[in-house]
Amino acid sequence: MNRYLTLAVCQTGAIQRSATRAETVGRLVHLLERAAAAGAELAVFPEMALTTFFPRWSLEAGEIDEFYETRMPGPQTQPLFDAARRLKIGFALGYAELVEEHGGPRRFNSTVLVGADGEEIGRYRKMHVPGGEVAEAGVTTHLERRYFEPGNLGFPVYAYRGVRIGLALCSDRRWPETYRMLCLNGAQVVLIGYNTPVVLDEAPALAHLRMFHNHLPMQAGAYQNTVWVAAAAKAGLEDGQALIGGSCIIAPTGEIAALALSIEDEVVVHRADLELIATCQRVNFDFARYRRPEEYALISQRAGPPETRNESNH
Ligand code: CDT
Repeated sequence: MNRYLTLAVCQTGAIQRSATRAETVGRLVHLLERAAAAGAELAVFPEMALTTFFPRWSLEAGEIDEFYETRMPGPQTQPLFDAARRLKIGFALGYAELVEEHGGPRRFNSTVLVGADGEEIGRYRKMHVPGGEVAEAGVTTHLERRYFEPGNLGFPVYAYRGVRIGLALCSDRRWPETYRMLCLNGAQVVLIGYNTPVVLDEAPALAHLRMFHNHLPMQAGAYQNTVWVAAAAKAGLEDGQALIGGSCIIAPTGEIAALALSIEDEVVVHRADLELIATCQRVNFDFARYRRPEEYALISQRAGPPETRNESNH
């Protein structure tokens, strides 16, 4: 196994609805070139990196197809795959996926992992799909559940240059189960893409915590599961909505090893020492020795806490 894997986070600034796929793919190719020039071996792009984050709008069925890819690579995304082969760098790319499966069209919020030979290694389909199906007064419109069904590929881990890579998308990063499932599947590195609004109308009092709540679960996930995390934001003012940046690479110690400073196209690189994983396991997390899976059955049986009565009312 390699001792090091040099990771690149390719944050993008806003991708407006008016941008053509060719323009956007051109930006991504340029970011990949910068990542490769900095010595990176594997890059991660944001969630839905090819388009604007369209779940911020309430759209009719006929209006959404332009945002989905029916082939990956397709004619418009092929230049990115060609660039990977030319630059000898792998990447993970978030996109909206429309496929024929089980006799009908299926829509997933997906990410594809591509090798340094420009060939697909594997895919992941977002498991924790947030938001709702219809717009509600007083709530920031976020209709992912209208446009995507939950992922059906589990939490796969793929080998890239002998390193085990897990994938996740945006809201997945807030859930401890994502990292634990990937850890138990053997991940050493978790690549995440996200689109996170700065303002949530339903919780203005939490506005000052948006970046803290971006990094907190990823740092905890990295530490508690002894994995490297590389996370790429789509940031900036996109079609009138501000998205946070804060793209980063996090060590298994929970420390942020590298951090984006802008809310624009930016590449952040860090040479990840995979030996740190074993060090952190020796210090606190000898999973096989100390975990008690037989005591954790509730985790796979219950989605949330039981209904509780307020005792003081009785
Ligand atoms: N893209 C995505 O998953 N965004 C969510 C915001 C959900 S707000 C209803 C996030 O966790 O950042």
